[in-house]
Amino acid sequence: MSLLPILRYPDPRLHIKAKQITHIDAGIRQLAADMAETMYAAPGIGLAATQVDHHIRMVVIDVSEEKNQLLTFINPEILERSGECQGEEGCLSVPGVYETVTRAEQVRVRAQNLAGETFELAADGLLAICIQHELDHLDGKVFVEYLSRLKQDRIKTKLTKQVKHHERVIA
Ligand code: GNR
Ligand code: NI
Repeated sequence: MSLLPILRYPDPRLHIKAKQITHIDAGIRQLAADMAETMYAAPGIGLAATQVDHHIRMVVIDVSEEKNQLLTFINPEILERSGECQGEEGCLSVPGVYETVTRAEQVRVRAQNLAGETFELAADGLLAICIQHELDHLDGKVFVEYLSRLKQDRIKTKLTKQVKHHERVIA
């Protein structure tokens, strides 16, 4: 098991569209375990492979209080969306930024698990929001892209300055 470095917005690699997984092998299982460890350590409720610079269609999610309900989605697709809700979102790739995003309230998802079995899941609440947020990552989309251009530019400036400051401090 190992902790993986998380890409930070505005890294252009966050906009790469992830490819379908055709074969679930030991490498995929290891990446899934490392992604779960990285998500729990962050701590976060979800993590997409894109965020750890692997451009394949896999996400891990655990929205439970006890952090004991890990879900792994391989090649996930949203079959149906209904309703609308607004919630405050954050992202491990956009540290310190929390903004309201409008999403579908309920989703039906189809995916494969690590055993290669296809499953379907109906989700609402935080799980539905997290699924939509993670599937966006696989399509190269970060939640700040739902915000105004002005807000996006301010977030870019803030995060770019943070990196520059950090580089200066450790240099
Ligand atoms: O940890 C996370 N919390 C969160 C809160 C509200 C909406 C979405 C999320 S996902 C985020 C982890 C992350 O960045 N996943 O891509
Ligand atoms: Ni995110």
